[in-house]
Amino acid sequence: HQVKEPYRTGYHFQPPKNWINDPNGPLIYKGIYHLFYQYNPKGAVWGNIVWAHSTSTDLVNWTPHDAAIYPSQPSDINGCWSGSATILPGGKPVILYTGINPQNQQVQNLAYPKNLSDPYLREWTKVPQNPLMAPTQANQINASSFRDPTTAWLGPDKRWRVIIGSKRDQTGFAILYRSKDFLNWVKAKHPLHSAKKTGMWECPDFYPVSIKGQNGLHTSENGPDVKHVLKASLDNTKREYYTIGTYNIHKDIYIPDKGSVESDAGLRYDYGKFYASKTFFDSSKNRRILWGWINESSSVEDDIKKGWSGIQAIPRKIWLDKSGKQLVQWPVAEIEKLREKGVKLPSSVLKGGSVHEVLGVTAAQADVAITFEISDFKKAEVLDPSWTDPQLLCSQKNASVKGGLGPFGLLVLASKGLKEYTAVFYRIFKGHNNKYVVLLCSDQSRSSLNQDNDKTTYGAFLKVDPLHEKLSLRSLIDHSVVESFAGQGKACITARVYPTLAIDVDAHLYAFNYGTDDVKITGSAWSLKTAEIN
Ligand code: DQQ
Repeated sequence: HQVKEPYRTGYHFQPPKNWINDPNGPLIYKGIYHLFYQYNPKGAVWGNIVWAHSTSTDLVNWTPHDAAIYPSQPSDINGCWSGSATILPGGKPVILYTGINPQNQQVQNLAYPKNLSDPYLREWTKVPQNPLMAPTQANQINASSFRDPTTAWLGPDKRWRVIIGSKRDQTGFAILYRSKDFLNWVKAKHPLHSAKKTGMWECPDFYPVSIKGQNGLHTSENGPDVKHVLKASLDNTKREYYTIGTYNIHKDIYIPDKGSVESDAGLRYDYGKFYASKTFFDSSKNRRILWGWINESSSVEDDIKKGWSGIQAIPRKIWLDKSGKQLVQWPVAEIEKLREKGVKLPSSVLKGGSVHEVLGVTAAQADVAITFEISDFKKAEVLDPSWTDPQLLCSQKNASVKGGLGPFGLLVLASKGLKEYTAVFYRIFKGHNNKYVVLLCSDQSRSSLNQDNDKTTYGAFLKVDPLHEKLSLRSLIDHSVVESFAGQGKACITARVYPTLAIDVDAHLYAFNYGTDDVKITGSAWSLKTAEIN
């Protein structure tokens, strides 16, 4: 049978058609979640950018509204680019965003809700003073590298602070502005932070995390039990990096912890496709939630043919790991409302070289959670000290390369006979002084018979000790996207895939083990209902 639109998602956020990119200004107001996003009303490629707007009561089902912010003033006449919302004391939301002015300079603008009694915040008013921040001769700001204001935070001196992404030569940095009234903004002498060779910082994000558990913190919070996170989306590589560190609000500088670096060997929210992300504090459930844009991996021609491009990731709760050295992410619990028809995988042994089909779920739209247990580590391959790049290692040792311990994991969006599959799997290596190194891979190389797609393989090292902890893997599968969460959310990989055979009811799901050693598996899988989205 024929499926008309095989790549549209069942529960990932997307509009009915056209191009989308960055999530903008997520917030909760009067119990309603708001998501704005970069949108081209006129086509499936980037351009004509406005802030499209949808709302939700559960982060799962979404109602569309008219565009909230669109070109209407000289200070944004050539585009309304990314920005963030701040909830002012008393509960009034405001939005700071980047506008493109008639000279194609990037400037920062303010908008506020026209009618605060409308919980849907459908109409936004721009202040006549816009732009509130602009590049000038005096401030030396580069007019084409000045964008994406963050949520603002309030200091003990009653001044608001906000950062804006920028670069000079190849040094990326976060320009800091301060204001007493949110209208008059003064640029600080020093950036909040900068890093050489990182290029333009797009969509910076800066927020506190608690060292005492999973609860989120209001963006203005600080104190002894608080660390700070700085994230930048690097334009050069279209990768995001974050550091964890200390924010001195008196000096207004942020210092990453030792060993916390912002590029190459640094920490990433997601080691696959995930960009221009942004967090917000969900005051109704005391959690911090991360939204990110997942771009297509198909050709522009195919995007134009299908009439749309881009989706938003499932919102993730985000918090500081017990180690204090990395963040942990997990799909918001609300997504589990979509679960139906679950199957339990009885605890069993996956023999070396075997494949086991998971039956009884709609494999093209599913939630799978599996745990792997290893009892004998003798066969683990020795890690060569030069194997430092996990992505490269995953593409050299893809799913079809037999190993000692691993590859074992899931074959998702797989066709009967395995002409097509996406493999999400582990490999375990023996590293220094009897420590084991866990590699997580998402291998797209066999995901589609269509050769026009980008099938890059992704990889990450997972900071879990397999001697003492079981290895878990959860994948959210949704027709053309696979979001995988390893080690209870310590490493995430998102991939876009476009099967030509493994479509809809012809998609299958397998657990596999191509290593020589057996592994024990247990777990569950659920069909997911289709959410009501736009
Ligand atoms: N997307 C926006 C910019 C931002 C970029 C333009 C990141 O504001 O820097 O659509 O994807």
